[in-house]
Amino acid sequence: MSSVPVTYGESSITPRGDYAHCNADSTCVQHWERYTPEEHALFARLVARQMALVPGRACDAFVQALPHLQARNGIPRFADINPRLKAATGWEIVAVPGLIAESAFFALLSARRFPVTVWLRKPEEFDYIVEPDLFHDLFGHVPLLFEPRFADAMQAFGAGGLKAQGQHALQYLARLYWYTVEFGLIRSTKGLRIYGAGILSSAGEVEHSLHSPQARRLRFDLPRLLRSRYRIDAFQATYFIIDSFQQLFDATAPDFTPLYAQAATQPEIEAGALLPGEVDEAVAVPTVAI
Ligand code: HBI
Ligand code: FE
Repeated sequence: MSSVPVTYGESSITPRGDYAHCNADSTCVQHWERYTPEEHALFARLVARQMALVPGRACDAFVQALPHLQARNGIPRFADINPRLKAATGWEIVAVPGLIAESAFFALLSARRFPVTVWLRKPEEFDYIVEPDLFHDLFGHVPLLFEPRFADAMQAFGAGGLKAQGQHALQYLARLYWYTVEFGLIRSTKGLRIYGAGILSSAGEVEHSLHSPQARRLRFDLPRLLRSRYRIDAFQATYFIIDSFQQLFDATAPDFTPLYAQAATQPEIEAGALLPGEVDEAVAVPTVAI
């Protein structure tokens, strides 16, 4: 049964997935027994590829939480992960048929229920897929839900999404979600690290996000971020760097209304653009005290 188009980022996608058997809150059942040996093997290959890439590139909290997924040998049961996740930060994984309406998505986040897509990409999509699939959601998003401050920020996103009235506000909140939860970078004592799920679940974008001269890496600046457009079908041209998950929580928790009003009066900024005075933080030569 095809579902209605869903806004994903700044695009509208008619998602694939079986929406005929989901509940009123858009959740469904993870029929773990229906996954084929080939799907378990494909999932394990995706995990192995990213596990070889993330050390030294993903933030420590992500790497430290990965063992909780118990995903090395194939697709885990969400029910097996949930007791550990619930104990850590009060979150739980809920199964969804795929992309769901923004209102349902934010309602789940505000209740500390993270929607994980039940279908896995096809072998021919091993290197790239536009829609979030089981691997993107589980491997990319779930580990950081074990990190308390990030977990609080994710619930604040949900609450903010529910408060956001009208399309403009949701468009701005979608940009914040995109440039942080999906494609965010974080400063660490050992240099730039990745926390965005869209990067951590992608083979090519891990290197691109940290080192590509084609990308811009800007200090997190919420008013500037809310004006920043992005594309969902290519590596990002702009990344924002937070100093801590506390900063992300502080930026996400308050009422956004005044920021939306301010953003609506200013021109949008194309992905990859640098405004006068902005520098790419990854290449900025650290100032040395004289
Ligand atoms: N639905 N299942 C699912 N997963 C997402 O990441 C998702 C969604 N619906 C809407 C959406 N993301 C984006 O529009 C967010 O910016 C809200
Ligand atoms: Fe995602």
